[in-house]
Amino acid sequence: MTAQNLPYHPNPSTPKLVLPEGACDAHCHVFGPAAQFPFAPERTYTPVDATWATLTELHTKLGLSRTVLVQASCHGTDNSAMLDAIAHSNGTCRGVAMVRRDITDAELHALHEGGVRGIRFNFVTHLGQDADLDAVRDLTARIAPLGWHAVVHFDANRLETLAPVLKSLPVTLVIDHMGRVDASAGLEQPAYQMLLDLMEDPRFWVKVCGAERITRTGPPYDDAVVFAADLVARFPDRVLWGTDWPHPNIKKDMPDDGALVDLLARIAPTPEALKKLLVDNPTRLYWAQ
Ligand code: 0GY
Repeated sequence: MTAQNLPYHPNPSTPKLVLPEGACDAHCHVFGPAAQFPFAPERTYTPVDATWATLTELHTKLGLSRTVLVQASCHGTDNSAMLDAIAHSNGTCRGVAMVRRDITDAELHALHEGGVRGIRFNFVTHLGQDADLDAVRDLTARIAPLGWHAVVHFDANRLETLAPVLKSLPVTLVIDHMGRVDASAGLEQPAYQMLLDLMEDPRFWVKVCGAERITRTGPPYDDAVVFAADLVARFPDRVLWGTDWPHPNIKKDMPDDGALVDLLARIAPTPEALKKLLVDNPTRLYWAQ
């Protein structure tokens, strides 16, 4: 039996911050319903069912009108739940898939038609086996002609060994959750300096969400906000943000998604920075091709 995840916040607050038109949640998930879209047998956790209908209701409350669904390990390389949501989104939703190494070109093209614009690789201990690096090289070479990017999710202690591999790949790379650095260790910590070094390469982007994952102090995540704000100030054109709803594997203090939105007032404190983060940047990466 895999561990059962906690339910998402039952009644998120309405944010005080008014988001710009076209604001995008660029990192969230749909899970199940298990009866229709079963979870992967090799998963390391079992999420709660989290449907497109519930996510849409949440987004309306938060002021978000576009979505990027990111395939999570609990569904393995079966992207059907995500593709079904995209198909019901009227063009407001795109996806990042996880794929088998032996996926055919026809299957990749079908994913593109279905709204996918990237693939994701996990290097996170609690999610099971790392992505195979030969497969990463092979698959990124195959998605490059489609104009797709790779999303990489890693524990901060993998940065040193992964950095040279990532730099050698032929696609744009998006780093999940601020590289999962330890927010209590300060901006000068080696892992964060390595992340900044990677970001000097213009092919790298970073998601400034995941405050609830990198915090060591808990809500309201003051320790983590410092990192998000620093990344937005340094790289305003290559940052993305998302709720991470329904927050898989959060073990306590289930985030209030409205409060996460309100953190943006400190993360992207000018209207220009907020519009780049929530509108212009996701548009370039997900709606241009
Ligand atoms: C996230 C974070 C997590 C889970 C996954 O693929 C996944 O299952 O990414 C996590 O456990 O930290 O981005 O959803």
